[in-house]
Amino acid sequence: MEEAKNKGLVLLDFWVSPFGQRCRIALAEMGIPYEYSEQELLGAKSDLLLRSNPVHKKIPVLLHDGRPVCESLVILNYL
Ligand SMILES: N[C@@H](CCC(=O)N[C@@H](CS)C(=O)NCC(=O)O)C(=O)O
Repeated sequence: MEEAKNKGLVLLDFWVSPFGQRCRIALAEMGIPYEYSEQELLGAKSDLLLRSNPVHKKIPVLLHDGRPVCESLVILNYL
């Protein structure tokens, strides 16, 4: 149910990140519903983030039906 409402989109993000903000603005401008997932960047990173972006281990990552899209500009193009 929640999945359908959010079109299967989850944004792994950190509130103060300008790269995350770039994605949040695009999602808001396009009116696309998504689930926001705040990530820990100062301490241990979540298994989900490490699995989703194993090379750079950075946010933002957009999960679409569980498949990760990394890099804010790539996410914007994807949207
Ligand atoms: N080129 C990346 C930059 C992403 C980036 O630098 N994210 C930072 C937060 S602003 C991050 O995840 N830092 C965690 C770390 O480096 O461990 C993009 O545009 O998405």
